[in-house]
This record gives sequence, structure tokens and C-alpha cells, in this order.
Amino acid sequence: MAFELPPLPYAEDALEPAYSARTISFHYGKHHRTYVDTLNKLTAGTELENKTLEEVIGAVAGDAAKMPVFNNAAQVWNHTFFWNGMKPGGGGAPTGEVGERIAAAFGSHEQFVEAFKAAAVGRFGSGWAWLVLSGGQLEIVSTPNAEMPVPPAKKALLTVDVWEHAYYLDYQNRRPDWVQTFFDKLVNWEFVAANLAAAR
Ligand code: MN3
Repeated sequence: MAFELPPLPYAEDALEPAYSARTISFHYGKHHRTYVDTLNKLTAGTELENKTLEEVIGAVAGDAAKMPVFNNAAQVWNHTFFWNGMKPGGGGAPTGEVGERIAAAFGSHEQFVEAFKAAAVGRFGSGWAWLVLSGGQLEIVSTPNAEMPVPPAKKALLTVDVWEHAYYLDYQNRRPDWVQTFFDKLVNWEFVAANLAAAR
């Protein structure tokens, strides 16, 4: 059973104008699809081809000889998680438990967004910024390249892709504007709430 590109949870133009159909057509249709295709080529005929995506990531993480498999498998997982963290008409401050826990951990929603932007902008080169649950506490982390927070120590709640391919067509070099817009217009807090509930 080959690994498959999961369907987008919305139409390619559903996040306009904050995140353009042109960006999604490349980011989902080319970049994400290529990670899936490459993972299938790298695992075909090996003991990895019938494992789940999570099992593949766990099996090859930290194995220098399997770095290409890890990179492509992790990028498939990260992108699917990223797409689900956005929705049409999203953004704004979260309510309920997520809102309360963000205020408790970071002071306010605005302070949370500033801290998240700092982590995203501070990630030199390509990578990801994440909201995670770590030791029962909300925490912001960033990871390089394809790496992700490793459960069970750190459970991912939300991510923003800060590879240039994620934002260059819409925001050029302005990574802080991309992250600010993600939180103002795109973030799907129901996804975060569901991940938080599942992480306990
Ligand atoms: Mn990407």
C-alpha cells in the first residue's frame, strides 16, 4: 500500500486572500505531493512500505543512513498537520480552554503571537514553528528542515511552515507578516483544541 497525499481539508482557493490558491497549488500540489512520491520511491520493496507514516518516522528517526526516508516521511506528516491547522474564516484569539491556557502560559493572545513570531523568525533557513504540549505545559518551539516535536515528550498542537516555499509567493521575504496573518486570518483553533484533548 503506497503512501498517499491526503486530500486538502478545503478548496485550494478557500483561504484567499490570506493564503492564495497559487501558493496552495504549488505548496500542496507540488511540494507536498513530491514528498509523498519520493517517500514511495524510497520505501518501495523495503520493510518500510507497509508501515504507517508514523511507524516509518519512528523507525528511521536518528538513523543517518535513512535520513532521506525520514526527511520525506516527516515532511508528509508535517504538511498534513499544517493544512489541518488552517481553515476558511479562521484566525483571531481562541476561546475556551485553549484561550485560557494560552493566556496562562504566555500572558495574553497578543504576547503568544509575538513569541510565536520570534520563534518562527529565529529559525534560520528552513523549518517549522510549533505550539506543543510539553510536560503538561504549552510551549513554543521551532525545528529545522523536516524535524518535528517528538512524542511523547512533546506533543504537537499546531504548526506554521516557515520554509520559503510556504510564503514567498504571497509574502516574499516577509516571514513575520506570514506568521501574523496565519494567526489573524487562518488558524483553526478547533484543531488545536482537539489535539490538546487527545494529548492528555
Ligand atoms: Mn512546506
